[in-house]
Amino acid sequence: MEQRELAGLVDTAHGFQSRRIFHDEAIYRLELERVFARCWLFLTHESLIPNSGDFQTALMGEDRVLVVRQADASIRAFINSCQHRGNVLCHADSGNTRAFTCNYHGWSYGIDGSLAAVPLEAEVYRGALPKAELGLMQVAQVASYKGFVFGCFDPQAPSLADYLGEMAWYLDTYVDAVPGGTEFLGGPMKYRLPCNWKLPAENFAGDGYHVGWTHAAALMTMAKDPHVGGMQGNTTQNSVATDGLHVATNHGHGFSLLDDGYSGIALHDQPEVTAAWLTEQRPVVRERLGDWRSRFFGSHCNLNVFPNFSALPMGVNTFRVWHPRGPAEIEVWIWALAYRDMPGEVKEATRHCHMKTFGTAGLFEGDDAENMQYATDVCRGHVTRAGRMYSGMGLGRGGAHPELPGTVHQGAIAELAQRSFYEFWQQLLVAPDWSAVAGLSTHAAAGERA
Ligand code: UNU
Ligand code: FES
Ligand code: FE
Repeated sequence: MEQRELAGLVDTAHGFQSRRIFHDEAIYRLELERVFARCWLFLTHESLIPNSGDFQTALMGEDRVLVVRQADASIRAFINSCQHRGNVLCHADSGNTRAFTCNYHGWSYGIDGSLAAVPLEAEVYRGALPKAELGLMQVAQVASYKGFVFGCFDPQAPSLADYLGEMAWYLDTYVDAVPGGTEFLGGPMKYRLPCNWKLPAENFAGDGYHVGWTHAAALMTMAKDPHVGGMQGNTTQNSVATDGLHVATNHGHGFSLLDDGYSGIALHDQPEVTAAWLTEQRPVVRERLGDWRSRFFGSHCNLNVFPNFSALPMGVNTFRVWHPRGPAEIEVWIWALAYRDMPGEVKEATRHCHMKTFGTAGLFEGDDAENMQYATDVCRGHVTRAGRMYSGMGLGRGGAHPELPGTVHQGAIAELAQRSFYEFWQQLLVAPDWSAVAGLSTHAAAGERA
């Protein structure tokens, strides 16, 4: 595909995207190379691999990887494929091991990825096996941000902290609010959905618009709080349409929230249980993170770390990766987040709320899945695919904020974060390498800033 053709897929200044980007093999192959083999991708949470030899399997784009806690407590990641005749090495989703042994001929690798033992080595290789060259392929960079483990295939990519950039300040609200830190409550749960990976990613990056409409029935059934419950049906009776904040940060990440301190727990069966915990923690959060983020703490919110790591922290507490499995299919991996020092009943309330809303069979999960699926499937149409879609809401209304990082829109309902997501996506597709990306200003071209 030519540069000019790629550049025409996204028109950030007016808020349009070509429908081709959701159903095209050539664009998909380019995404695997220039988005997924270049960006930092979420792998797992440190709490799931606490001890030496603990491992989790993960995906980076379509590449299968093993994420392994080392004897020195560091974390490494390897391509999950045997270096002999290429079979998948480890078939278990997770576990603890002293070695990874291949099903096919029995080659065995240490937890550091080195080739340790080969059946009949002396007899069949007769001293000629170049063992040192046959260790597992390593993921170039692995790093943890406050317990959240990411990997990156590109040795030239910026550090994880630089990649998260302005978004780290917002993430800290959820990952660094209280001294005990975070943990994942088991998982991941997985399911497949016939949709393009970008649709759920941009939805979590900033689609406050769909919540009251798509989820009207689910909100009617479950919402206990008038602020979140009031979103149902998107009537103008409730201030939610203009409340809150919507933020785009550099590198295509997006974030939005209602900053009332409690709306995140509106879907709990007994919000008062978790509300008591939030009230108790709030002075601690203010001490650690200041006024803004102590108000964010507990508020209904959504975010996406580009490209495909999304979350609804606080109350719902769902964290997920939209793994690409072809242009029109994803595998969704879902985890529930808790704070390590939460009382047991609050953890249990969190797990329960997560399951009933955004677990694999969650009411809200099903609502979203249907939209994602049909927005993808319709692009099979030859003529449809030549069309475009619109993300121009709030164009030009975002800007720099005296106290908050990124480009900020007053009011949670906007499409600034979606425009920024597609702008950065397009920059990556066109750029030959990271040095070409680094010089570009992101979301400035959205007309939000001169
Ligand atoms: O769909 C959502 N982004 C959402 C719905 C988030 C929180 C509660 C309900
Ligand atoms: Fe937004 Fe149809 S109204 S996709
Ligand atoms: Fe939704």
